[in-house]
Amino acid sequence: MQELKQTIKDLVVVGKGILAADESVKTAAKRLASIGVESTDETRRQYRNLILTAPEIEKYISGVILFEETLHQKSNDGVLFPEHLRRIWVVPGIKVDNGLAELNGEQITKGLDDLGERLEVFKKAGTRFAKWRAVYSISENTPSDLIINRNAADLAKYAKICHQHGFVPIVEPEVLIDGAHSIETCYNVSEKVLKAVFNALKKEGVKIEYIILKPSMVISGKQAINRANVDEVAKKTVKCLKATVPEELPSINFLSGGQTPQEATAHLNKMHTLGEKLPWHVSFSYARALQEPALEAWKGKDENLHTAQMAFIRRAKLNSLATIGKYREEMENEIEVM
Ligand code: 5MM
Repeated sequence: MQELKQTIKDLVVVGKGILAADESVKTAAKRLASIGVESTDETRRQYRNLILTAPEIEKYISGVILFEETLHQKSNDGVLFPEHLRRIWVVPGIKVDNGLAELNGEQITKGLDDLGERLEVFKKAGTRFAKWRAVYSISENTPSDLIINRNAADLAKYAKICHQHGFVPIVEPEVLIDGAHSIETCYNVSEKVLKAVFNALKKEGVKIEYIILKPSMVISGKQAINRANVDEVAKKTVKCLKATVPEELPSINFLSGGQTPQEATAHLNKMHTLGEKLPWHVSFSYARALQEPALEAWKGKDENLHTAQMAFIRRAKLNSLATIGKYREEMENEIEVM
């Protein structure tokens, strides 16, 4: 328990969030292809180096979720990435799900069978927290009760196994943004999903004070007409969380899920300026919304390394400000932030 308590203390820090840099080889290839770079062991290492060695990353980021491959790769200075993070007081974490599998036209998450053994290996590599993602797709007939209950049960089993091995589990139920659904539909689905997740965690006897929730925001579908504005997203997200998440949960760290970097920052900031008391630490665990500008600035070229690192740090700074309600839209046009 002492181990879990310490990890929560190190991850849940005012003004800081968790960086998701756990793109699998397939997803990393997609990201690199978007800037015309071929995905190889070496280009993926170079890209991880860019992000993880960005100057003063530790001012805004308390932990980083890594992909297994990255555990064994080294920075340009020859230091294993988990060790590099440890040296700058950033907690290394690990994505432990093995991706998605189909079940009756919907998706479940793979990786429970040998999870305990894998966690022991990941512990030796220096990681202290884990992440497991379940996805829910919104359509006329989905998500089904079958998928909601199955994903909830698997997330709870995963969390329990993590605790048995001294890892803080990040529980990530992602209601996908794809589709033309309204924000109300997203609210209803998110509420149902979160209720099922916390019921399953309770049933499994998981100690809520040692987990972190990584949910999607309550938001209109990406293809919806008249998408809800920033105010409505923030209000509905907070309402949904208050209706479903126990107060003893230490931290909620949102995923960005296909929002633009600016949207993801503005939504988080608004939640902190509604004038409502939030019983948990409320922060970010973005992948794309933190990394996209850096990826675009880099383009796989050494000479762009510094500019790209600055683009990443800028986004990290803006999101750090959003976690305390101090972000302003005008900052997007300022060259120097703060
Ligand atoms: C939903 O994806 C997670 C958060 O990322 P965004 O902020 O971009 O939505 C992210 O941690 C994701 O789980 C990882 O990038 C791993 O994804 P893949 O598809 O490689 O398993």
